[in-house]
Amino acid sequence: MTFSRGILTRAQWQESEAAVTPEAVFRERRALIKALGMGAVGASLPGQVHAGILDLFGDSKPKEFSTQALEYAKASGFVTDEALTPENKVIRHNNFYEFGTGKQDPAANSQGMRVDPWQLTIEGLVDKPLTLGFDDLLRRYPLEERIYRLRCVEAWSMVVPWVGFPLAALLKEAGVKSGATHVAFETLFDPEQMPGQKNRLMGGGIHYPYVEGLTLAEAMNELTLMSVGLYGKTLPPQNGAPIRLVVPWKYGFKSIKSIVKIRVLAKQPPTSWNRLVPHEYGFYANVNPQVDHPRWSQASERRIGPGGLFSAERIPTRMFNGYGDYVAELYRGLDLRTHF
Ligand SMILES: Nc1nc2c(c(=O)[nH]1)N[C@H]1C(S)=C(S)[C@@H](COP(=O)(O)O)O[C@H]1N2
Ligand SMILES: [Mo]
Repeated sequence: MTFSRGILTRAQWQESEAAVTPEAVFRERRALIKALGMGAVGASLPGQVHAGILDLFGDSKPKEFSTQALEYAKASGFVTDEALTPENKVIRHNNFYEFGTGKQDPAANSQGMRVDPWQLTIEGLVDKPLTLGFDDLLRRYPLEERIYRLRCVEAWSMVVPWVGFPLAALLKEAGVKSGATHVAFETLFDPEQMPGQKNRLMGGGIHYPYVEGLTLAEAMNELTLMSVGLYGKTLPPQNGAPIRLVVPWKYGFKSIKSIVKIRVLAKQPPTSWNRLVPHEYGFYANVNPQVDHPRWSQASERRIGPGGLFSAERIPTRMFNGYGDYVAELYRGLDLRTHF
């Protein structure tokens, strides 16, 4: 997604995958390093020397973030008969502008992200403000798998097996006070770790930290998930480690990553994409095939499968991304054309 003021002349996601495919090159390079026995050599050298050797191959950040297996209840209620998007696509085709605007930038630039220790605070109109570490979160809320469609406003989609717990569980523990109407979310602000926060062009023009919001009813809806993992393991940084929101009936930009703060409020909070381009990205951002983006149709989407984006099948987009049974009632009486 780009904004229309012309810094980016062309949507990054329209670039041909072949033109930007570091993935195969990356794998080849790693195989070469391994064959030369340099993995072991590299590992025993101090950081700078290590980086220097890897720079011979044009890559100073080959280290992969390590994810951990999670214990969770297998998907039962929230499933689909659609094919899952393969894990290697889910973790290699991302939007996370803090790490760059290209689809492969987040995976390439985030592997060194530090997510331990992590602190998530819940504050505002609550009876009991909470500050929780990642282990607290895992201990407190039973984890479950949920297979959801993820529909990006850029008209591509995936099917992802998330692991997480309902946001409602967290809000219930904090105790929402009467008078509360909205919930605001904030991503980590750490320009040292997130190069897109340092450089306005690299960060797509967004004013950081990235912020998002939901109505209280949306936040309490049973679909709304705090995700800590995918494909059975903790989240890699590019997908929003260690904890991110997943709101499957809304465009993907609502599903804010790497959250450090949740605030319960009595008014609608500002949201990053709405602040940047208000006539293109609304607060609600419900998936809606009848309301086009000003610059493209939202009637269909490319479903990312084993072949990636450019061999993806084009399928019709469904109202509320197919989750109308759960959420349509939230918008009864609301004009979804004006409240887009
Ligand atoms: N903090 C933050 N959260 C973010 C974004 C971002 O740039 N920064 N991109 C959003 C967009 S546009 C999408 S489509 C989804 C993509 O999630 P995924 O990379 O896990 O598929 O993350 C959303 N959450
Ligand atoms: Mo998106």
